[in-house]
Amino acid sequence: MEKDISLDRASRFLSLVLRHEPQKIGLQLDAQGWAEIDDLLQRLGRHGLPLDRARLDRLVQENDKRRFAISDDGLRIRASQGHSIAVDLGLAPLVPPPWLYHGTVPRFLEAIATEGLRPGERQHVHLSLDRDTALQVGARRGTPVVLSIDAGRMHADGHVFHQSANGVWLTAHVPPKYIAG
Ligand code: HQG
Repeated sequence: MEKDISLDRASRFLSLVLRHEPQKIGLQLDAQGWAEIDDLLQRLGRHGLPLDRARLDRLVQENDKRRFAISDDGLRIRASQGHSIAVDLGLAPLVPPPWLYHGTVPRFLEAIATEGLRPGERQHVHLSLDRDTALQVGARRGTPVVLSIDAGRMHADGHVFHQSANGVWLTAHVPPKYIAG
């Protein structure tokens, strides 16, 4: 299918307003991170990013990482993960697989060895199910390094894990002792 550049741009802007800065277009998110789709589309139009419902539905369906979810009643949309603003996604605690992976870059390794993995601006540390995905996450910032996380031992020790609607594993903090090279 032909790549729709304007949908790409809309997707990036949606990530911004649904994860970080809803106020940029005067949008209100509820406590679970949902925005009213009608309101969102009107505000996007006023912001010079006209998008109709059919194209929004396409954007959600075709998004490479399934970043957005539409509510069962079809009236609301939210980002599935990656928020910096405080939202409660209502995800149930889950038992993680024995190993999860985190993609990063060499310049962060020293701090990570000392402090562990911290969520930074986001609400959670993001972990990937496989090394390839972690490589891609790390490669956003430079030559990637993949760290293996002993999620099985973390869970046994009482650390809580969630999985976002698009398959990303989330936890509050990964102490250094659970991180292998
Ligand atoms: C690093 C994308 C110093 C961490 C991806 C990372 C993901 C530390 C950066 C999602 C540190 C934070 C999230 C410490 C961690 N000291 N640096 N103690 N602990 N770091 O973007 O995991 O395309 O907030 O290694 O696919 O890179 O947006 O997290 O390099 O799922 O949908 O601090 O973003 O998804 O960066 O990426 P980020 P991330 P989307």
